[in-house]
Amino acid sequence: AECLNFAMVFSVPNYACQRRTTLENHNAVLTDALSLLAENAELEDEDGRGVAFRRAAAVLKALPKPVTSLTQLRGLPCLGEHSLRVIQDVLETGSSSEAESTKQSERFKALKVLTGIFGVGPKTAAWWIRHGINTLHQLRASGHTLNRAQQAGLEHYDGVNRPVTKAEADAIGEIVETAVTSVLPGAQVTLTGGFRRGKLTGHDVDFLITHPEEGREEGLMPKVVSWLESQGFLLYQKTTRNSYLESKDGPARPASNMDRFERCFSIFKLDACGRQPALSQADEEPKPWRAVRVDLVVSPISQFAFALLGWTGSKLFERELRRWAGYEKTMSLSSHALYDNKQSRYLKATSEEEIFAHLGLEYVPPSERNA
Ligand code: TTP
Ligand code: MN
Ligand code: MN
Ligand code: MN
Repeated sequence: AECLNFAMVFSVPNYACQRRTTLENHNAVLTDALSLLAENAELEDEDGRGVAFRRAAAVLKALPKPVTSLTQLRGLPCLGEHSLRVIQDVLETGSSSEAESTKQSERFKALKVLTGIFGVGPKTAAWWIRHGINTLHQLRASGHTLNRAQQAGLEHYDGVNRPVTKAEADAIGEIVETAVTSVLPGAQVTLTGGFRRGKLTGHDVDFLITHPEEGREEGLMPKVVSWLESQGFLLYQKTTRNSYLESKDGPARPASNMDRFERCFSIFKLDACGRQPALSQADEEPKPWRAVRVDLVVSPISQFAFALLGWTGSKLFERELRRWAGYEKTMSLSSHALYDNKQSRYLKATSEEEIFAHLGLEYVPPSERNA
């Protein structure tokens, strides 16, 4: 047994993509507090502050043991003054007063409820709050015009906000697999997002679709969606066609972090089939099905490795990969390609391992990208 009279001092590399972050978290109280403050910043549409808290939380998630004193954190990256104050509060009192009071604030609660509606972001929610709308009931009563996504989001609010289990994700996976191979034999479906990282629950299920012959995947999404619709699997869908080739910003430099693949944001109707039907509101009949958010993306095989890496997450891990590429390697990484700005050429890859190698990073498997 170790006997240390002084606390262990931790060391963590700067970028989350240089670290192995499993789902095992020895500092959950600290990271929950920081994540809540990150969420609040994002709900207030202050993404810079949100990222700062996310980075601080990610550093603590990577530690091999619980933090017991601030001195152990000396020299660690990404821990700003504000985050350190939160950490100190938790270490001294057992909880973060700022996180607790945020959690209980009416504004946070209203922003969270309203952005829980699929299709509603922080700006819309803030606008509604300024107009006296803080709850779903008030929104329904207000007669405010909702777009198609928001109407579906409101209608399926309970389902969309209930965590999706791995079993449900697998059931959806079989449906998607059947749909895809029915309309294009030989096409391949890969589970991405949090479930590929080994998470046991998720807020949605993400799939990447491709075909081993370049070009065969073109126009696939509308066919898949038609098939799913004809079988009654879709409660809502919005398909966006591929805009990669016509984009002016250049393949590896999308104007935003949004990629340009053919994609479909949807809400699936998943039959309870043997499982306990979800009990919704007390005055309602229990439904024999539940609503599940599903994201489908189609990639040509030549971009598949980049799309897979880009859609596996976590969001912070992705952000850190791009930051590493840009600042440390003078490269531009997207879900489509990797461009070397020094050599002025694209670096090809057919696997995630190759992309990490191009970036001069040790390979990190999906289960260790939970930053
Ligand atoms: P999410 O599904 O939002 O997140 P997640 O699967 O990690 O976690 P959760 O369990 O809450 O669903 O996003 C998955 C990945 O997809 C994430 O790394 C970011 C990426 N992504 C894009 O690349 N482009 C997009 O337009 C969107 C919405 C996501
Ligand atoms: Mn451990
Ligand atoms: Mn997801
Ligand atoms: Mn998603």
